Amino acid sequence: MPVVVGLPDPGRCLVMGVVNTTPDSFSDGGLLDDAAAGVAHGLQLVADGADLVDVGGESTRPGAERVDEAEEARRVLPVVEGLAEQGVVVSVDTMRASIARAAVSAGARLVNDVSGGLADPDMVPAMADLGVGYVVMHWRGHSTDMQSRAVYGDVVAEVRSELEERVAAVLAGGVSPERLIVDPGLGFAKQPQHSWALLRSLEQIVSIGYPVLVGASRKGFLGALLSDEAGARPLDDREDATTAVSALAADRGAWAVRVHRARASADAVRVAAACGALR
Ligand code: PMM
Repeated sequence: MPVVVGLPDPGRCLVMGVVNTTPDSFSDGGLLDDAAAGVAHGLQLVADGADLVDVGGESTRPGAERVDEAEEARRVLPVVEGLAEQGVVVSVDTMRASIARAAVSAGARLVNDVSGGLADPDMVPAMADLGVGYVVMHWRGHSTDMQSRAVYGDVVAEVRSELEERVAAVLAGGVSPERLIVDPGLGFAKQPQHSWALLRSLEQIVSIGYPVLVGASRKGFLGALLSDEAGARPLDDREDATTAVSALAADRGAWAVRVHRARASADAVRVAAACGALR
């Protein structure tokens, strides 16, 4: 299994639990309540088997508008700090270098940048300074209009080569190769068939030579697959499909799966490891 310096290495695919601190995620009871609820949610994810917890304050759903920097900091930093204080391995999901720096000061050990350094010119220099893990995701633009960029001839080849370009830029900017993780960005400037093709050929992304993070949890391509006459399967009823993807991604060599509920995926990655060990 690939290993990232400074992060857990249990010898199987890791489970990254998600704490979204967007306003309607937990409660509307004010900042302190929100932070406490975010920390409690992160601790529950760990109790359920998450190896690390990804804290984000900006929605990246298709069509989502950006939040401003002060608001992102207000949402994310108390949760990062509260979880890190309790010994949780924390990742911060941000495209902003300033938030990445503040989150690492607050105890984050991984920066998950869905833009792969493209949204903020200060991000790569910040990551070179900070010396923590860095997730470089495949990204073609902000969520407001990203689906118009979901145009590919050969999606696997194009995502692979665009990720390789970002990896080269990030390494040239001084980030240590031992701290780099790549992510095909399922659902980001992707139609469902693109996300399926990337999962089917995940080994093409693994063969770039860096640990691979896969974020499929509850995404639209699962909702579309499971749709019926009422339309797409609702968000909170995509858990079993998410678990199936966790097992398949782990079997295809993913370093970690990013999920909203940890327990079933924690079981799935163990099943994948046990099956793999018998090969
Ligand atoms: N997906 C979302 C947010 N952050 N980060 C990485 N590295 N990979 C992803 O696929 C990813 C991400 C969107 O998911 P959510 O808003 O449902 O949590």
